[in-house]
Amino acid sequence: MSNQSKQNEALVTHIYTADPSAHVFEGKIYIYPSHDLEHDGESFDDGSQYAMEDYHVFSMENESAPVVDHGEVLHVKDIPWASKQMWAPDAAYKNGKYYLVYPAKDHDGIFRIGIATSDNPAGPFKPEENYIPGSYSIDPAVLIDDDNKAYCYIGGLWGGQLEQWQTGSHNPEGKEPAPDKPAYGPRIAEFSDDMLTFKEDPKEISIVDSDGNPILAGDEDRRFFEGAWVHKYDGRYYLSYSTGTTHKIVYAVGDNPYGPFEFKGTILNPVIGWTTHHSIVQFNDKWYLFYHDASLSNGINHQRSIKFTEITYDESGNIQTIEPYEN
Ligand code: FUB
Repeated sequence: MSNQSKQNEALVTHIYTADPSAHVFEGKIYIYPSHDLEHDGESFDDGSQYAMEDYHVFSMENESAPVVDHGEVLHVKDIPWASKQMWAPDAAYKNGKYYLVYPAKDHDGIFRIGIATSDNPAGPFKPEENYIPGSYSIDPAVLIDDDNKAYCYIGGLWGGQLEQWQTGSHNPEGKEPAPDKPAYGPRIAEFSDDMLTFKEDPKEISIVDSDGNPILAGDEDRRFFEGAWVHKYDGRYYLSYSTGTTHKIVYAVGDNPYGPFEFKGTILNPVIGWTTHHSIVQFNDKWYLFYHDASLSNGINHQRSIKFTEITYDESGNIQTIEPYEN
């Protein structure tokens, strides 16, 4: 099968998969998605329709090779601290080990971030007994920087509970800011050297416009909603994320992992389904966007499928916008 024919097609068709975090480990592309279970329930603003209780890992020898399902690598029933909602995970390699970094609700219904480890990128992963102290919200994404420091980006509005963490402690009544106030940013925390805790309290990241003014909460085409991902290109840090209600993947660029990040533009226009969630990875000399949509299920929001497509940069480092259904 040619490279071109695999792009923009559902990569996995025997189960529903979403939120793909792709990495190159041991010379292959490994994909760490979440797993949407099928059901007939309705959708809610808090995402409780997502029936997600385990993770599978997938790999491809290269971008045109068949996708291998390595099976279930972690199940919520094996995690002492977690009760449900195994949402979007990520994975990282450090200290000679593979780390699966994932969100789940604890026994009080609060999203936390957990760690599970393996000697093999394909798992299975052994969960730590407790979640990372001081962690909260969803959609962890790990950046291992060139100096080998590891950072965790987290955060998501609405069902992702980021509004509940604006005061330094948990406030279940937390709300989104007024439309004319700065939007809430994702959070960043540096991992400890053993990758099992954070070295610091998560800090808020600022996303600004080209004049240096914060992106406002009412600017729904540009404000952060969920699904942060950070990659480096030409020495700069690219923070990409979902705008949620306007269903775009957009990006902003900065000069260090903590930002600030200046908003640049749209990477992916809306796909079929409410959510949009992605990762960006370099494989050989090309760059790829992994994402999901709900086309395989004919638009059922909680039955999504992972896909990928190539991204290109212009000579100034700007990413060209992708129209998801134009080949
Ligand atoms: O898959 C569950 C949630 O939906 C993810 O955590 C969000 O990013 C959105 O894709």
